[in-house]
Amino acid sequence: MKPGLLLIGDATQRMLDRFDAEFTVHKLAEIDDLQAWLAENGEGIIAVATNGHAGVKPEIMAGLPNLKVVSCYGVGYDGVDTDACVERGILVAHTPNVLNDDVANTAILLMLAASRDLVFNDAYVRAGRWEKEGNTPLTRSPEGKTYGIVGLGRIGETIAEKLAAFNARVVYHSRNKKDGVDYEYYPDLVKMAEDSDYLIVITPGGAATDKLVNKQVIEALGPQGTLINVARGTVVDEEEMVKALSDGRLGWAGLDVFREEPKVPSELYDLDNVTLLPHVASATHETRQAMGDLVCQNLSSFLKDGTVETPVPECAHLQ
Ligand code: NAP
Ligand code: 8YV
Repeated sequence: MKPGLLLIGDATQRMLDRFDAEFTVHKLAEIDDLQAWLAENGEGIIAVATNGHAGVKPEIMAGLPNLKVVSCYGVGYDGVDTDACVERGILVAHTPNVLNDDVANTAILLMLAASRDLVFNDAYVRAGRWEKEGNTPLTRSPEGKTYGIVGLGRIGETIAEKLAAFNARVVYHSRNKKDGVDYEYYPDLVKMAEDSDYLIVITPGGAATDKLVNKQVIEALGPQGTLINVARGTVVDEEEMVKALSDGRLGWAGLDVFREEPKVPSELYDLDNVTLLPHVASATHETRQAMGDLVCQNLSSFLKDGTVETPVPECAHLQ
């Protein structure tokens, strides 16, 4: 008999076909009475496929006594309680690296959209205003500016490499200075924001980074500064950011992520100085397929020899 897999959230048909080949798949979305279902089927589930936002809620974890592996669709796994997993010896896997380019491209896309007022100019043409009102105001060149990257990890470094095309001065902030890179390191985020034209946020979410980009950082970036967030909405003090964008203390923002997705602060809808995306940084056919394949590969590998290819760092010692 095939072992049981609980699927939390969506999966593509390609993923479902691979899951079906090795597991008996149960979809959370099709379960009406969770507690009754867990009581009846929980013992047979050894694997969960989920995403970093949905994670595995405590009541589900509690109802799966034989859970051994959680495979996350996404590099961020802030929705998964890794401490609880480690305590129970449950391996957690995620999908690093395969999405670096598309997420970095999205940061560049938002940076360019902000600097050239893309959304405003597009709306201006569509509304027939060009013919009636003439040319729009000049915008800002992205060339030769200072870009402060908050979190120079796998994606942050990919962003830095792509910024070379804009003759950028790249600087970065993280908890640790990184070996093997020449970019200037700022241990003080406020100081880096002061020195930056663009602040690009690409750290993990979770408690450790909650409101890392606070009022002081936002004001240091200032009226001529641009905030790009492709990390998690929680990393920025959203309320302060909205106020600062509204009253001119912060110049521009390009945002792929929000604190309470899919809710977006409605004040942002009326602002010309923001570009808004619905958390799509990795959402290309190519990258999502690679992420899905890695989710499946991690599960197959676990069935074969109890290891996964890409464990989250907190769980690496479990294999
Ligand atoms: P990574 O390689 O682990 O890099 C994370 C970076 O953040 C590291 O440089 C780390 O350096 C820094 N960092 C961690 N905690 C910090 C803190 N408290 N203060 C300052 N810096 C901190 O991760 P990645 O693969 O680049 O992915 C980064 C994140 O991007 C993911 O976790 C996810 O939340 C987000 N993401 C979003 C999307 C999207 O669709 N918008 C897609 C993919 C990823 P130190 O450890 O030295 O501090
Ligand atoms: C998604 C992301 O996970 O990888 C991450 O951390 O935020 C995205 O790639 C995507 O939203 C699928 O859940």
